Amino acid sequence: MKNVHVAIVGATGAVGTKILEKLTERKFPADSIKLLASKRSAGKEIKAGGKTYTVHETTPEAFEGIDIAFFSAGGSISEKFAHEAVKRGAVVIDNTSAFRMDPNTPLVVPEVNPQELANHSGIIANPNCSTIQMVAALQPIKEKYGLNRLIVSTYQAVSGAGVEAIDELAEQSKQFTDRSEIQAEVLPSASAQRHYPIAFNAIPQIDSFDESGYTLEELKMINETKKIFNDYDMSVAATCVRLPVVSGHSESVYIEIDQEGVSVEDLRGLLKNAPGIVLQDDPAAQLYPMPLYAEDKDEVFVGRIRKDLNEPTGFHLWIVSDNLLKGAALNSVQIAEELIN
Ligand code: NAP
Ligand code: 3JM
Repeated sequence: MKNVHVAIVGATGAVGTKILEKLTERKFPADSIKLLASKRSAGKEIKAGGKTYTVHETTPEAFEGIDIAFFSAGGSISEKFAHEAVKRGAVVIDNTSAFRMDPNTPLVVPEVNPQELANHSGIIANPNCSTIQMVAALQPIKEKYGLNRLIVSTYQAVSGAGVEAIDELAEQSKQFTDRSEIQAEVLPSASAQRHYPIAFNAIPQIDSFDESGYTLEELKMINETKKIFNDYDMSVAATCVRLPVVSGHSESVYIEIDQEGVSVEDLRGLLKNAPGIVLQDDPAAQLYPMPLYAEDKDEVFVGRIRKDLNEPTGFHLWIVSDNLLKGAALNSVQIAEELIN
């Protein structure tokens, strides 16, 4: 295993902080780790694994000598700097939606399509958080029984929208209990025309609307799922909702498989042995996944598996995972580990 020089762009953010934590915790063989963010953060110090790192401004020259660059500073920063990093010899693992649907960019979940890593031309895209946990849980089912239809509704945590959204939920919760006026400035997104409180609410808008009536988050889930599964005939629909949960996205997923005669026990047996998946499914013991208990865990938790009451090939599942870990930082670090192995 060759030792490598690593950069993290967006190192002060919700995802970047977790990337540094995961690299440290998993003893990633980095000779050096360079933290990059905006000019505002230059000089700031961040501690991890007993070391103190200084944050630098993101510039094209900052990528000189870098082998692997993780990007999580938003799509526009990836568009501006990813090619600068590649030009200087780095492989970019990009957490934004900037390159995910580019036909020359592999979109990878290591448990599902690691073979795609062989075909990169400098940039590898990390899928959207809601997509990652869903395809990781459905892969064993798809492989054994085929999968032709899926309908997902998400219940997404505020940490998916960054540090400012986490702070806003905390502040609004306090404003609510103090009975003072609730200030809403961040969600559904900073650039939205109108903002709504997230505390004690549910917002059925993540990212902006497309003329189709779907939000971009919903279209990301639909298009990325087809690309990762390499199945453009699969019927996929999504509704994405933001909830007042700090960490952990939850998903209600309806699937139709290609075969009749498959039981709930068959699916439980498959998921029990699947990599990165934890089966939590015992209604009699009230055992099912919940985001509060998925926080800081690497795995994808699956439960509430039921047969549809009308459709013989239909099943319902409840899938939960820490959106900042398997949904972002962990998946990116796993991609880097696959690359250097
Ligand atoms: P965040 O907490 O708001 O952090 C944003 C980061 O971007 C900060 O480090 C910030 O640095 C940096 N940044 C902002 N402007 C910059 C500039 N001009 N040049 C360089 N760095 C700049 O957001 P987050 O939740 O970590 O998410 C960041 C991005 O990651 C998102 O926009 C999204 O594209 C992606 N993301 C992906 C997933 C996934 O599903 N895989 C999940 C969440 C997020 P300062 O502190 O200096 O401002
Ligand atoms: C921009 O929970 C979320 O809001 C999803 C995470 C996210 C993304 C993403 O990964 O798709 C937040 C903000 C993006 C993006 O499009 O890059």
